Amino acid sequence: MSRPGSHGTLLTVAPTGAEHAKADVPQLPVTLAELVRTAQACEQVGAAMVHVHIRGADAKPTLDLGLLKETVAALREHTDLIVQLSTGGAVTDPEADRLRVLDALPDSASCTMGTVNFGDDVFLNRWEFVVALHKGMQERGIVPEYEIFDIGQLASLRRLLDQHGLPAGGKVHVDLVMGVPGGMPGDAETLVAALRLLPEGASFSATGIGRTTLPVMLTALAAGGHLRVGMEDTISYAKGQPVRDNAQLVARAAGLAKIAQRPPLSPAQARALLGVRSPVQV
Ligand code: KMH
Ligand code: ZN
Repeated sequence: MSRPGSHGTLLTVAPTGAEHAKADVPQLPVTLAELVRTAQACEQVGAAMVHVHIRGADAKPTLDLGLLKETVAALREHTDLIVQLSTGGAVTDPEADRLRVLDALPDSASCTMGTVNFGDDVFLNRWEFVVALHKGMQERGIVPEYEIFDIGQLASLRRLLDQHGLPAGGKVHVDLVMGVPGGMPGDAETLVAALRLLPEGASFSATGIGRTTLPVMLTALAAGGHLRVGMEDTISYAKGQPVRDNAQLVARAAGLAKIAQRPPLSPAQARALLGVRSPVQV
């Protein structure tokens, strides 16, 4: 199955997320220095994009705009990675704070395409909010990555593009986030079923949460897709073996991509795939 950029594999690392506590997972990068070191290590083993959630001085998730701007600047200074900020934040973050993330002017930002149960919580993404994110990114020249937690959200993406036009850069890229309790399962059948609903010409990445990591990774590679890995999504490398660091996960994905004869894309190749300019000019 041929897909845009499928001669090579875009590897995105999601190193931190908003769900794990530093106290439980000491190897989780939470300070800016830890994040930059992690990003550099992941770039060395094949990552081309970093999906960023930041933490405050208390190691808890924050959407502080000043810290977000500082983070974007530091990652740009010390790596060539495409810098993608999460607008998903934590399930408790208000919409206004999540929208304000765009003012940090990252290369890319996530845009979740609908509301989903998220374990015992609800990850709320009202239609009006999704439209505001999409338009906010169009206005600022930020390239979205549409996060899909359940298959019906792909129908919402088609509706969004029909009603409000293509994103900045003119390319559509989707990330299938599979295996969240409350969302679509992380298995081969579901991933293949989702592809039927991808907008025409869209590229896709996939990530499987927890123990769905490997089946999702292997299926995505076979289907011409790209990969997201990282400690946001899994903190186990194998049964009973905690992840050593994010670079370990990226290196495994890069190895599998090479075996699949779809080696990791460089950041420059990934920018071409996604339609990302650098740095963002408003
Ligand atoms: N932390 C989740 C509630 C995103 O980054 O855009 C949302 C999330 C999605 O991680
Ligand atoms: Zn995220």
